[in-house]
Amino acid sequence: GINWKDYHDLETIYDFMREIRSKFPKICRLYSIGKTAEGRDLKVLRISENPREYKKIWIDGGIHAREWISPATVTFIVYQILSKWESQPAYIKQRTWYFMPVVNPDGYVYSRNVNRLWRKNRSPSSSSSCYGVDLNRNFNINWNGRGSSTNPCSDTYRGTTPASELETKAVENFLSRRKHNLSAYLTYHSYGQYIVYPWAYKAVKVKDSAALQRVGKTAAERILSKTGTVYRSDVTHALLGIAGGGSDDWARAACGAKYVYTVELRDKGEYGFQLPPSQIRGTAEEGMIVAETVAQAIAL
Ligand code: 0X9
Ligand code: ZN
Repeated sequence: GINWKDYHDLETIYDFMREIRSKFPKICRLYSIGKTAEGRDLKVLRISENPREYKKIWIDGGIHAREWISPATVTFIVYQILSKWESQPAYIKQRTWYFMPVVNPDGYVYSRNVNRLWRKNRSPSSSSSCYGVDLNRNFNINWNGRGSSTNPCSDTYRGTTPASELETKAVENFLSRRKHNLSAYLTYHSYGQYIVYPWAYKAVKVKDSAALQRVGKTAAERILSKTGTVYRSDVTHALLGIAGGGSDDWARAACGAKYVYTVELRDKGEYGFQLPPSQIRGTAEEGMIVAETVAQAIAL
């Protein structure tokens, strides 16, 4: 079964989602929102006591295959929220949560079994012998803009069209049909210890950037006092440079989510993507603090 002492294969993560669903059938729903090029399911878990009324928070991970700490963090958040559901504060219980721990299952499996540092998905290209599209350059927001590549062999290949990829399409379809009351979109990546908010695709601030800066900074301060790890929060283009086609900008532009953050988890480069299992728990706690801080910032 699952734990946060080790990284797990895709089946263990999917089994965990099924177990949660059967342990908490009244408040959980498990969706398959599509399939990948290699035929794997794209799974989303919803937790809500009142999906019609409560404000929605979407949390995803595993957009990039090699960032194993990301799916581990998302499953940890699910576990933390549900293991003491009855005693959770209103800002957690009175929300509709969507969790997609592995947006890129084909890439995740490939990174585990073949090439540890694989980033993209595994869709074949018709114009090249190289595989894979960077899903975080494939969303339908300033697609083909700066910071993405037209070369199918590049790690930041943007794909042939906006949302050309099954994973991108599935997320865009699912979320754009649920954008009513969508208050937050959180996406976990690694590494660098950043909490960044739109825009990434242009050097402009979003209109709520004061609120985004305040909540991002609060999350970073809480992390520092609880675990001692330093996270920086700022607007994405300033901290990470300009890039088009990102899921965060798309969630903001197409779904109107206010609290949109990309969280770059540990570390600062010592181990990079190959973060040792001994750091999973501490890092996942940091991810949990961000989710709690955002849930609390949303007015009930
Ligand atoms: O470049 C990315 O996609 C993310 N960094 S990573 O090292 N995990 O690949 C940062 C994403 C920030 N947001 C956008 N660029 N839209
Ligand atoms: Zn990433």
